[in-house]
Amino acid sequence: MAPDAHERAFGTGTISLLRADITTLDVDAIVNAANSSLAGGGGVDGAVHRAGGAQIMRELRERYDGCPTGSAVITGAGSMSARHVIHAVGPRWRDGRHGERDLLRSAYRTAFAIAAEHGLTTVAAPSISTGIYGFPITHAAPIAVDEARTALVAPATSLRAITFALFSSGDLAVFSEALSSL
Ligand code: AR6
Repeated sequence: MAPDAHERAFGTGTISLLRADITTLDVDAIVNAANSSLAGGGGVDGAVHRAGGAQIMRELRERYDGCPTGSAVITGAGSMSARHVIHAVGPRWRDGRHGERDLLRSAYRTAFAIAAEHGLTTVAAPSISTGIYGFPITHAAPIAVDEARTALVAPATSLRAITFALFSSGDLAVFSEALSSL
């Protein structure tokens, strides 16, 4: 395994790392870093609703009454290239002693489980919680890639490709290190 790899195979699938705006990716589903009221916001969430259009918020309001931290819900993707958006709610970082790691793990796990339940093959995810929610990315990246691997090696899963769309070269380097260390 070369250091700083950007792609690694697990089971019948692959984890890839990409520096990209997640809203531009042509995948079955993109994961959104949402909040528990599913009310929209800044960061990825703002970008997803801007790029996808008002249909996404309409569908969220019709189908869901919020979403607990550590869980996720699915909608269509409006006018984006992706087919679905999986809105995952990561924790706000406090001091690391309030279950933040387990909640982040659960947010990724639920998001990938929803993708598999829908028979999806390709999913892109951002680095949940490491922006506005302040989760240190050095703690978050190993959890993210570990959950992606778990999803890809699950028996009979439809998932074949999980791409992490990172916004900066620094974030990409941290995920790359975590992927190499898996
Ligand atoms: N594509 C990929 N990554 C992005 C994009 C994008 N278009 N935009 C930002 N990032 P954040 P959180 C990166 O703040 O920490 C919202 O208000 C960003 O640089 O989007 O989970 C919600 O409504 C960072 O690395 O999500 C919630 O209230 C990462 O995505 C709250 O923020 C996540 O940052 C959620 O905060």
